[in-house]
Amino acid sequence: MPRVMDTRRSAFPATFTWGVSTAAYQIEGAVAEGGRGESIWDVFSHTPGKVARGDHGDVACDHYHLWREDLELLRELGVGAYRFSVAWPRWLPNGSGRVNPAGSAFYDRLVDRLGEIGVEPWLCLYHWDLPQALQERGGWAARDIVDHFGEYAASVMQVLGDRVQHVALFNEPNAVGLLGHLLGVHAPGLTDLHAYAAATHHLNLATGATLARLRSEHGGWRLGTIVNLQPVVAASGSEQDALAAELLDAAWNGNHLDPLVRGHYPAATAQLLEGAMEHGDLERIQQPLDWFGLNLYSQLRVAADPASLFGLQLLEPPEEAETTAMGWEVAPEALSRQLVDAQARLGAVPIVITENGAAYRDSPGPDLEVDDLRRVRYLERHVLELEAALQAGVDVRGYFVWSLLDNFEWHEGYAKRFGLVYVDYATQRRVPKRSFRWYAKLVRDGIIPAAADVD
Ligand code: IFM
Repeated sequence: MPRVMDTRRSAFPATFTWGVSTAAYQIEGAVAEGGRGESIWDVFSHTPGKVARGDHGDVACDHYHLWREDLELLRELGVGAYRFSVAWPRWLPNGSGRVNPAGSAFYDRLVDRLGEIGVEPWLCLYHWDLPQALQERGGWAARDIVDHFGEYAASVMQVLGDRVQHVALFNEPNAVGLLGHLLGVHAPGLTDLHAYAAATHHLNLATGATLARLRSEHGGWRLGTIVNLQPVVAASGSEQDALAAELLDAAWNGNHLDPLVRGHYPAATAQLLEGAMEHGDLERIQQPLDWFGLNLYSQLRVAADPASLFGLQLLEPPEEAETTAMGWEVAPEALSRQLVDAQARLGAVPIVITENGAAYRDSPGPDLEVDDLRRVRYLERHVLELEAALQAGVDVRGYFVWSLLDNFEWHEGYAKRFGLVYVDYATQRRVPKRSFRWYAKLVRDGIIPAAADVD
């Protein structure tokens, strides 16, 4: 998409939401405090060999204790919105039953304080930390998880729903399904095709059923869900590579989008997923969305590989490509391409970029100063693409950077830093990076600052 080079005029309406995102297990720590139950990530991260360097979320950013200080950072940043997730095992330690009073009180105070500092809470109900007690009963692969999730969601919203309007049901169910149940690199660490198909379908069913349930309880909540979408690029124009790209697009992008908005699974995965389906499920899944959350970091490259299990192989970025510390290709144009594509799939549903950001090997200077110019450039180029998509007519209502703080990056542990704020894990000292100042300026002016204009 052609870039808007005149950055002095803003395409962003005054109502545009600028925010930052975090997730409970990645920042809270305090895993055994305040009555919190065990989650699948506690178990997974303490299983030898599962997370780089044996890292785990026991302390993380100690946000459970330092939350007031962290909310002050939001105030300094000037964002209008903060997306955080509720830890299901903090709310309901065994996954169902009685609400843990200390758990609900924690989020109650958090939401109250956000109100006091004028930052709108965007609450995500599930960012991967399933109560271990439910995993032991089959987790997402067992159909009764749909009802458990609905109960949990309703219970959270009964307490917080008088102050929280924007609710995301799930963050990246595609990662939960594929990384957690098929590739085994995320909790619960399964490599089981049947569990993958069942979990994928039950995540969708839980989305539809809970959208309907919450909507019937309160018409004023703005209900959405979040999927990580990435354009898929075939290695060549060959028919085999095109088929591999179609399968990957279905598994990553289509599986959680198509049933929600179109009422069916993508052709390439339908047969597998329909094995987990019961009569009437697709009707239950297809519910209206008030907004759709799109997380985007990069794009995927794929080639056919008849020798591999699924007949495809994910390719490394080309040698000349710029990459982040995750090894992900920096491809800002993927954002505008994906926005146009998502809007076509979604119809009139407004889109919010609920995550975008990059990990770099930030090295603090004296006094921990972090000059993360590469992150600033990454963000600048993506926001320019966002602006171009807006000007091309895509209905994007907001943009959230991942992440406010450096945090626990799942199986990669703490070495991958995505934050606008540097966290010194030894002391828990927070130090805003150059990207923090750059983003604060963007939020304040509504105009994309040149990277060089901020130091
Ligand atoms: O850290 C994760 C986040 O939890 C979900 N989306 C992608 C981020 C970066 O990998």
